[in-house]
Amino acid sequence: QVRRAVCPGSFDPITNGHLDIIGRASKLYDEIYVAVMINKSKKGLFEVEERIELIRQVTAEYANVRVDAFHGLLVDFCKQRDIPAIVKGLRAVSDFDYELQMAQMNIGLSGVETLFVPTNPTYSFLSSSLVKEVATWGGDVSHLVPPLVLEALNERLKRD
Ligand code: COD
Repeated sequence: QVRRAVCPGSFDPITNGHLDIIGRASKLYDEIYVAVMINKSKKGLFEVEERIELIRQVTAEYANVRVDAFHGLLVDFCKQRDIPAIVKGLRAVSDFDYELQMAQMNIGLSGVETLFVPTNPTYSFLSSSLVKEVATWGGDVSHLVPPLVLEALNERLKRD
């Protein structure tokens, strides 16, 4: 029996905080799916295809990590791929309320478990939205995202 789990998110774009959780999850399971969940009402900075490509490249060192996009419920993504577990990073108490709600909704919907991994303290304040905001105003985010993502951010922000 192959042990699978999913690391879901928006990944707009992937940060070192995401990457830390994905890397740690990849050691605990045979297969990790990184799921870029499509939210049509939230226009991102990067197109879904670009996010996927960035994630593929920065997770290339993990042989058991696969990247996919999905439009719909996370539990349906899990059902289609026979994934019994969701792995989430927890940054602060502020994450907990919403994460607990989603975890309880998801187990109620289909029995999929959620496991929480404590964030690496180096990244406990880190989010994609803060990275975008700081980068937009010319702040240095080079220690917060992989070099490839930094390049993509600079390229994208130059264009806007
Ligand atoms: N350190 C550790 N972990 C981190 C960090 C960090 N610095 N930053 C992010 N993470 C982890 C968190 O676990 C977070 O949940 C995950 O990475 C993804 O982060 P984001 O910001 O890219 O993504 P979110 O928070 O927008 O993702 C929300 C989902 C897309 C997972 C959620 O909305 C969802 O499941 N949507 C699908 C539709 C659905 O099923 N809805 C019903 C839910 S009950």
